[in-house]
Amino acid sequence: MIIDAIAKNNVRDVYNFQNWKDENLYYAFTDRFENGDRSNDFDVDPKDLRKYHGGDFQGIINKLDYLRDIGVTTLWISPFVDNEKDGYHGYWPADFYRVEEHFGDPEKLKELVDKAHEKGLKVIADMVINHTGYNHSWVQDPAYHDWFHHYGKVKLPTQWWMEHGELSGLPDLAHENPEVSDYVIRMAKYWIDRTGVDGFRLDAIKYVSHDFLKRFAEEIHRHAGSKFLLVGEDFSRDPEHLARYQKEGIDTLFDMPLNQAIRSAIGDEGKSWVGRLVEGLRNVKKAPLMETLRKVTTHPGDLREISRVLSKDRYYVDPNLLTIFIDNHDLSRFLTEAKGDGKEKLKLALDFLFTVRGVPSILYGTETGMDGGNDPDNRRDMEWAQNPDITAHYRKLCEIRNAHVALRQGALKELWCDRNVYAFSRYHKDKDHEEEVIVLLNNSKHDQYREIPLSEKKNLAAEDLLHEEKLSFSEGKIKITLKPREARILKVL
Ligand SMILES: [Ca+2]
Ligand SMILES: [Ca+2]
Ligand SMILES: [Ca+2]
Repeated sequence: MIIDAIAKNNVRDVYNFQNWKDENLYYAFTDRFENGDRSNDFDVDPKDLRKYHGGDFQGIINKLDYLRDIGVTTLWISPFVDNEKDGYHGYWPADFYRVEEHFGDPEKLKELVDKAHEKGLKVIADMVINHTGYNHSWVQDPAYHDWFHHYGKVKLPTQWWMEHGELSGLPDLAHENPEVSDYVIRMAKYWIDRTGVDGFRLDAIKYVSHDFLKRFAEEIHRHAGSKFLLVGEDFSRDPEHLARYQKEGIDTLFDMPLNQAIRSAIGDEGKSWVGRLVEGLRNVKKAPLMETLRKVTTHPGDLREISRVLSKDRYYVDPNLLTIFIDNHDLSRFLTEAKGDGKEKLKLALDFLFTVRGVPSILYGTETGMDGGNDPDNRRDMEWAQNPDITAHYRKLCEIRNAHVALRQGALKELWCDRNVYAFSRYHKDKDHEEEVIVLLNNSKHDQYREIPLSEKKNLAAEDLLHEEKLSFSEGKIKITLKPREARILKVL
């Protein structure tokens, strides 16, 4: 019923959203999502994953109804500024003030944002602020010598090297030069005014100085309002490290620690430690180093990995605002990692992602069950409608989350945790509404029976939102048998 209403309306007329915690994100990688305009397909080679494939803004515009109808609320697009040759991903800027000609022009980009807004979708644009493309015109120009650091690649994992070294050898902007910092901030403001986007996803902030990021966040929020969202990307497994950015004005960070826990706990079940070590070493050149470390330092198939990460939530300004995900364009796709009953694991991982604290973000194609190994294999062209059961499941989860404020903003309390079963409650109360949802997950391939104590209630009546069935419990316990890889999402009545 809710879905029918959305199909005819702006999403925001249906759901009572208040802030960014209410959103869920979808990363449409512009070049790989949908080709809506053949006239800009020069120099493309769809057979080569390292070349342009032809996707563009018109393609995304053509699919906005699809995104709205599956329950997405915020669209994230890859960097749109002009890139150098073969910069299909957008992370090699050639001209910060032009739009990439393979994707469209500034008017088409504005049309994309306007049409998304008409349907109730917000738009976040990826923004590169750490570096330029290898062949940017400034690089060989003596007048711009002081615009870059000249220390070569990052040589040590220290903060100084992160900020001053070159990420993958890309020319590293020297933000301590006021000309550079002024330029980047002016450029970001220009695009806010020109396009009307609702936020930026800031690429590679681990390599950008904290002083600059602080000033950037302050000036952008002053210019565009405090509701303009800044999402920072730092591949760190340390919550304390990530929390620092939130304190400095970056509204939300990608929750790498939780991502890694989900991939180990739900994705890696059944793999031996030795097998993971071998796999990690074999992929050490292709996968981010973090992934190799994860494989040798975490316990496969053990939900206590997740509990350990959530126990550090106290470090964050607001854990409900963290951006959570199971994979992205820099990691192998979840389904490829999760061998065996991979599709069931994917559904369980999504069940968790859409009910735990944080703002869920998915990569295009997760909802159709796409697989793919490390970059660039994880960036294949969007495969539409290949696993309708996964898409239906994803859509149902969006609907459940969009309709329940407890899942979007509620406090999380752990109720049960062992290797195979995890249970938690999300509770929200404001002046005219009280809501609690209890989530139970079985991460094993066998039935699991548990008696989970309820601290305050003797009797509990609930509605299972996934299976649309009523349940009741007494004696102060949830006595339940969970089927293999099953999640229960129980709304307390
Ligand atoms: Ca095209
Ligand atoms: Ca270009
Ligand atoms: Ca840098």
